[in-house]
Amino acid sequence: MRIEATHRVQLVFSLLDADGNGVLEARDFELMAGRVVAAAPGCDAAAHEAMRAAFLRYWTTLAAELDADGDGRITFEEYTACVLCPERFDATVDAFARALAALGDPAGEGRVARPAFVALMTAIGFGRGNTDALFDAFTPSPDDRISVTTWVEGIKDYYAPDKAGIPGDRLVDGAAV
Ligand SMILES: [Ca+2]
Ligand SMILES: [Ca+2]
Repeated sequence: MRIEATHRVQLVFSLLDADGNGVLEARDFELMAGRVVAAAPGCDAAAHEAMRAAFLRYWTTLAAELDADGDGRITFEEYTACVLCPERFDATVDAFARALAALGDPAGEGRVARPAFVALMTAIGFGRGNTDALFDAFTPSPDDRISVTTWVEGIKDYYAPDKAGIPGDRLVDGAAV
């Protein structure tokens, strides 16, 4: 695994641990889903439900695939396997990415404006400066929007063990850009 991928995984683990107790449990994903849905008040109930379902699926996939010691909690060591065995997580990450990006596109235009992007990413817990840097790395249009597809692909790349120098590295403090 590339060191950049290790840093990306460390960061997302720390954010997914929404209650900060050092391990991932179902409760973390409920907390995170609530925060993210609240950051997209302009979206309809179906989009909110899709996001909650994607977070739940994220958790159930982790619990089913990675809970090596069967204690109902995912440690960081257990979590890192999600990027080492991407074939077991592709469908879950894809559903998660699509649900998240859809929340940034309440009008269903296929594009995401910077304020909506920032609201969602900071709700997850990414830094504001990192979030803006990521948006810029996605090469927004003159009216400061990115395509939903760009964001979805960016999320999937974020979890790829062999990728480096990708837009998602902007989320990691101290990363080379
Ligand atoms: Ca936790
Ligand atoms: Ca465990």
